Amino acid sequence: MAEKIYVIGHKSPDLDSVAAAISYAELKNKITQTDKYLPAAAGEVNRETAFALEKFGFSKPEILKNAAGKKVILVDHNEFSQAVDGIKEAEIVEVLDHHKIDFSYDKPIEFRVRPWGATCTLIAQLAANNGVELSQNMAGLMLSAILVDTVITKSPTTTDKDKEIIEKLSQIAGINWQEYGLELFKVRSSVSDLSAPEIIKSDFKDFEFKSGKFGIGQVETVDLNEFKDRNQELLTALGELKKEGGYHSVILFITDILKEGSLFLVASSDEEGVGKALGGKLENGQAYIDGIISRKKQVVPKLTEAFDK
Ligand SMILES: [Mn+2]
Repeated sequence: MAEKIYVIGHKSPDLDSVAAAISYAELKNKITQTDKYLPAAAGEVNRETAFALEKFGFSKPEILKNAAGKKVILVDHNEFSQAVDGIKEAEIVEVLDHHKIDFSYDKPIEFRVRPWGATCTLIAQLAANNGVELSQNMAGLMLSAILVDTVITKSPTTTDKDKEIIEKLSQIAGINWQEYGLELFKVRSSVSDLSAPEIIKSDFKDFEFKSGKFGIGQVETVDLNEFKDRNQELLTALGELKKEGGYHSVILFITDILKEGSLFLVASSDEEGVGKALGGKLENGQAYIDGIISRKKQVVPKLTEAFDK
């Protein structure tokens, strides 16, 4: 068998990362008429990912703990700080992503980034471009990823292309996407049986700014009250993580996708500065800020502006 090429998303894998790895590996195998592309995940999958995999009949991808010496295609990320361990000793053959670009490499490679709402939107478009038809289950899995990444099209990251692809995939999958989207977010936001560190880490990314390292986690909910009694516990866990991980700031923002605003919980060496950067005022490390729902389009650019100069 030819040398394997792993298709892999970022650490703390989310649904888009995992669905992109599975669907892109399959698409690459079909286009090249090989079986050398293998989906992998850089860690244990989260709950809505497990839910969608099971619903559409997919098994969990292999967990690749270290990519050193392996050939990889990076999907749904391009920053090394978010990539699987050993990435500097791996051979990257391609990147497919929809995030800001922070990448350099010593060889020319396929590098495809579109400013769309999900990596699975790019993959659906690539399948169409290559005349590859998606199965009902694959369409369902990819639709799930796009609905989560675009917050059922409510996120400002949502583009017309995402809406077009959502309609198309819904038809192939035979699913009412509005109803299914709410079902997915209920699965996603039911946190009652998770510990505070698990909630923080469920969708968590590191960013290196000139002022120091920031860790930013996001949880989405259809009801902020679900978290009300746990704010203090979460703040304590954020403080511990800040200390252990040598962070400048660790932020968890809990987004109410129906109200379209977020409750920020922050442990920071510069609490006032973080509040100001986000356009609010933190009191005891907390602030509800209306209108902020996207890490990528809102939180990270605001913090970059304030802390990466
Ligand atoms: Mn994504």
